[in-house]
Amino acid sequence: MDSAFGARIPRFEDVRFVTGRGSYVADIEMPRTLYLKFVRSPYGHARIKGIDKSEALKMPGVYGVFTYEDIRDGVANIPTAWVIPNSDIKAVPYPPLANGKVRYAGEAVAAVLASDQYTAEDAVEKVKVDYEPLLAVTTQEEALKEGAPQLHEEAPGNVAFRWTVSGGDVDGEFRKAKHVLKKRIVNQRLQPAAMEPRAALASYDSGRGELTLYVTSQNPHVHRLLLSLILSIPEHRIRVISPDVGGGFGSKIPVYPWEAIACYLAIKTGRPIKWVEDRTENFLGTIHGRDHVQDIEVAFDDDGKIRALKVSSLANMGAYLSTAGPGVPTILFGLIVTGCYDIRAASVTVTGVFTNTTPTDAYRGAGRPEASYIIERVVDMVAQKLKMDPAEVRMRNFIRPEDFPHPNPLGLVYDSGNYQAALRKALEKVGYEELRKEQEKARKEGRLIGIGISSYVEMCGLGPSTVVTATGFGGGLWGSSTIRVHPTGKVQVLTGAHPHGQGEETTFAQIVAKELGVPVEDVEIVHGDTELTPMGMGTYGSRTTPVEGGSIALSARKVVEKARKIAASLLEVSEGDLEFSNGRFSVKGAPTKSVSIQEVANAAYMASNLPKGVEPMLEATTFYDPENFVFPFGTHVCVVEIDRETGKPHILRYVAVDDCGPQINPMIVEGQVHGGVAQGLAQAMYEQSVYDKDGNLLTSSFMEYLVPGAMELPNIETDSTVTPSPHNPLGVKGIGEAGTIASPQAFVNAVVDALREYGVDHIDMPVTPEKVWRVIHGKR
Ligand code: MCN
Repeated sequence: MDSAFGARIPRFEDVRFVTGRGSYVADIEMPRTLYLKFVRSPYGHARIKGIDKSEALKMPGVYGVFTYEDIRDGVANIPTAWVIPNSDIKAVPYPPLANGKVRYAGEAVAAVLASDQYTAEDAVEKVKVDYEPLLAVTTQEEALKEGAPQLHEEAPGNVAFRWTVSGGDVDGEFRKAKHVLKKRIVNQRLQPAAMEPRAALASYDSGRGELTLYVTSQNPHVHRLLLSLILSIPEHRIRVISPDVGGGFGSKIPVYPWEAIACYLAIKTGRPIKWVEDRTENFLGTIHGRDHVQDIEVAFDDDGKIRALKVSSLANMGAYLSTAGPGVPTILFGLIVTGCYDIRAASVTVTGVFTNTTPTDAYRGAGRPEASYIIERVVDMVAQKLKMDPAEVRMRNFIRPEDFPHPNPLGLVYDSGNYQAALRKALEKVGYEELRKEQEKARKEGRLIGIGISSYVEMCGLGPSTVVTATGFGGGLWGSSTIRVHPTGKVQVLTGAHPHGQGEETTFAQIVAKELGVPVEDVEIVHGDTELTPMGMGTYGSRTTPVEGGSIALSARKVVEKARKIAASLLEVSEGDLEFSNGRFSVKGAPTKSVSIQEVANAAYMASNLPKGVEPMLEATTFYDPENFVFPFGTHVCVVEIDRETGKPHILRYVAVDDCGPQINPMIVEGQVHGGVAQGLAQAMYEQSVYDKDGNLLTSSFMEYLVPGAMELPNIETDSTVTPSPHNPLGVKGIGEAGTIASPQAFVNAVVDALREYGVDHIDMPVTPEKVWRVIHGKR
C-alpha cells in the first residue's frame, strides 16, 4: 500500500495549519470570560515591601487583583517532577506568585482580572509594588563564589544539587595516556521562541465540580497530574485539553504557575479565565534552555585513541527548579558524554546552581546537544593536536557495528548503530577528499575555508521504566493507545502522545494503514484531551514515534488477531487456514474466499455470530513500556568560508546523514532534520540570552534575540542510513531532536578548521562575525 509506512505523503494536519483553520487556545472564546494578566517584577532580585492594589481596583472593568496571600490557600507551590534521587537536590519553594521576594525579572508578583485584556493590561500598570532591590547574580560561576547574593535559604551557596556519575578506571586511564588536553566550553543560554506563546483558558462547572483547562501543553495528562497536586483537586475532576499547539520545543512540557492560577480563579469567580502571554512575557516567563559551563579533560594517545574523559559542569537552573529542569543537565546530558566512541572510562560531575534568571528546563535536545557538543569539539581538538584528519580520529574511536548492544561506561546500553557507515556516506556526499584539496588550494590563495564534521549519537524514546528508574528518574514514560475500528471500517486511534508540529497525525495513520491494511485516509488520530485519550505521557524527547508509535503498532496487531478469530468464524475455517494481507483475510489455497477487515469490523459491531469467548467491537488498548531507549545517530558535515574583512562565516555546504531506523514518512523525517538543523545553527551562529548584572533580560524581544529565518540558513542536503532498533515493534528511532543535537558543532568545527593558521582551537557559541574577526586580527 503506497500511502502506508515508508511513503512520502504530505502531512494531513498541514491543510488546517496553512489555511488558517488550526484551533489554538487563544482562538477559543467562552461567554462571561475574565482576562488575566500578571504584574511582573522589573527587578532580578528584590524584597517586596508592599503591594498597593487600590488604583487598579478603582478602574472600571477590573474584577480583582490577587497577590500570593490571596491565592496561597488554593494554589500550592509548583513542584519539580524530576527530583534525581541520587543527588542532594534542594526542594526550594517555587511559589505561584512571589512570596515576599522576587528572584528573577519577570517573576509574577500579582494577578489582575478584568473584563477585557486591554483593561487588564492597563490595570497591571496601576498596581504599585514597593520593591527593595537586592544585589543579583546571573551566572553560575558568580553565584558559587563566597559572598554572592543568596537566592534561597534552603540552598546555601546557591547550590541546587550535585550529581556525579562515573565508570571505568578514569584516573588509571589518565595516568597511562600520552596526552591530556583541558578546555572550558560554554553552552550558552537560549530562549525557545515557539511561534505560539503560552496560553490558558480555564472554566469551572460548579454543578458537576469539574474544571476544564485549555492550555498550550506538550503533555496534557502530565499537566493534569501536576495541577491536581497544586490545586488539591482529584485528577478525574480536571479535564485538560491541549488543542493545536504552535510549536513547543520543550517549553510547553512544564506546568507553570500562571495556568494553575487561571484554574484557581475560575473556581473562585465561577467565570472562565483566559490568559495569553505576549512575546516579552514569553521570553521572561517561559523556561530558557542550555546555560552550562563545562570543564573538560581528555586523555588520549599518539594514535588518536581516546582513553578517558572527565567533565565537570555548572548548570544554571535559574531562580527555581522547573518541572523537568534538574533532569536536563544531569541524566539527559551526563550519561551520553562519550558519544559514539568506545571510550573506556569517563566521569561527570554536575552542579546545579540557582541564579536570578528565568528557570531553565528542556529545550530541543535537552542535555544531549550539550553532551554531543563537547565530545565532538574534543575529537576535533585531539585531531588538531595530533595533526590528524578529524574523520580518521572518529573512525579510530567509533564503537564497532559488531559490538552492539554496547554498554557505555556511564551505564547506558546503546541498542544498535553503524557510525562508520553514516560517516562514510556523509563524507562521500560532501566529496570530502576533493574538498580537502580545494581547501588547501584556497588557503594558498588567501581564502579561509573550513570543514566541520559532527558524528552524534543520542538517547531518545523517553523512557523505559526499568532504565530511567535505574538512572535515577522516578518512573517510566510509557506509551499508550486505543485503536477502534468503527462498523463502517473507519479507524480512530486515541493516543497518549500530543504532537504539536511533528506530524504524527499523518505518520501514526501510516503505521495503522500498514498494520491493518486500510486506506491511510480512513485513519483518524485523536490526541490532546485527557477526557478522550488513554492516560498518556505526551510528546517530547523524540519519544513519540518509538514509544507511542510502538504502542499503536501493538494495538493494531491485537486488533488483527481479534479480527482473525472473527474472520475464521465468518469464513467457517480455522484461524490457521487464514492469511492476512492488504486488509483482507483469505483462505490459504482458496484466495477468492475472503473477508475484509472492514467487514470483520462490522460483524464485530453487530455481534450476531461472534465465535465463543470473543467480545464485540474491534478495539484494542496497549500500554507499552519499552525495554530500552533508542539511540539514533548520524554524521553532519558543514563547509564554511570566512570573509577575512568582516569575520562573517558563510555556509557553503551542509550535509546531514541521519539514521532513525526505518522511516515512516521520509518527507517528514527530512522536515524534522531541517527544523532541527536550523535550531542548532541558530545556537551556533546567532542566539544567546543576555542578562545585565542586575538580572535584566536584555534579549526580551525579537529586536534583540536573533532567531534566524530561511534567508540566514543554508540549503540542507539530507540523506540517511537505516539501522533498526532491535527492541521496539517497528524498529524505529526518534528524529525530532537529531538536527539540533548534531549541527552546532558541525558549524563550530568548520569555523575553527578555517582559522587553523591562527592557532585557535575553540570559539564559544554564538560564533559571531566579531568573535571571528578578533581571532583573525589577534584581538581576542
Ligand atoms: N518519524 C518517522 N520515522 C522515524 C522517526 C520519526 O517518520 N523513524 C516522524 C514521526 O512519526 C514524526 C516526526 O518524524 O512525525 C518526529 O517524530 P519523533 O522523532 O518521534 O519526535 P516527537 O514526535 O517525539 O517530537 C519531539 C521532538 C522534540 S523533543 C522537539 S523539542 C521538537 C521536535 O520534535 N519540537 C518541535 N520537532 C518539532 N517540530 C515542530 N514543528 N514543532 C516543535 O515544537
